[in-house]
Amino acid sequence: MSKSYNFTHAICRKPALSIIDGLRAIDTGTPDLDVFSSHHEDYIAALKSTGAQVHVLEALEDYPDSVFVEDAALCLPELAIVMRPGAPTRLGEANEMAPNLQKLYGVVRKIEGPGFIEGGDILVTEREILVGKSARTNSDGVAELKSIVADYGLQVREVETPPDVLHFKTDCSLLDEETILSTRRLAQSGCFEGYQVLYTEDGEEACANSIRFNDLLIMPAGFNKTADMLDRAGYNICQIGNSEAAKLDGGMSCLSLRFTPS
Ligand code: CIR
Repeated sequence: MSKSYNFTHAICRKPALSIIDGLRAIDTGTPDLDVFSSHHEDYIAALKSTGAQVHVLEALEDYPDSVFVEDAALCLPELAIVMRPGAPTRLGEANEMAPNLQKLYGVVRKIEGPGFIEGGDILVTEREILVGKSARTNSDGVAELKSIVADYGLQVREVETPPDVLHFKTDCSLLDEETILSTRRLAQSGCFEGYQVLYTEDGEEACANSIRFNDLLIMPAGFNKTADMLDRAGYNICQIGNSEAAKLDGGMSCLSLRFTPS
């Protein structure tokens, strides 16, 4: 069993009616809640199909982006850590997530600030925790995370998210113990030295945000060249519609917290 992609639990949150006001870098249209909800149900069914228990939280109307639960917490085998989102409209989502983690985890710690850090900037591999500084995650946030996880003997490595990329994991995912799926623009920084890297095909950078969840590799639908390459490499591909989340710069990792509680 690999702690970095074998999980017994996930947390998701239903999309709110207010999702139409969700943050986006470029306006490519308003997300359709019915379509979003249908994709979200498919996503939850895929997680459950691996045998995991999925906790589906009620929508939070006050937080348009709260369906993207990944940014509010970091779930490790040893403990859960409540994040401090750098987007002002998302700061309160972290406090809303805390009681749900407390029900499932023995240890829950919290980023108190002044720094900021969002879960989307954190890639947990078998050997380390990679954190990409971004417009949402700064050095103070990374330093606070580093000091919390040091109590558990865990290593954090600070790296950079490319300019104009929302989160570090917008451009990469873990495929297995040794292998990362990445865009070329992210990997060229050298941040994955020592790992095997498979690249998204040209023009399909948007599928770098996928998730390995137990035996599945869950990818956004519509990126067939990369899906074929990963299928040939032996991964068990499951494609989920992501047209509406993509309008808000969201992808497969953002929609869940994945963990095996201690
Ligand atoms: C945001 O800008 O915060 C949301 N519209 C999208 C968050 C996506 N989360 C993620 O990549 N972990």
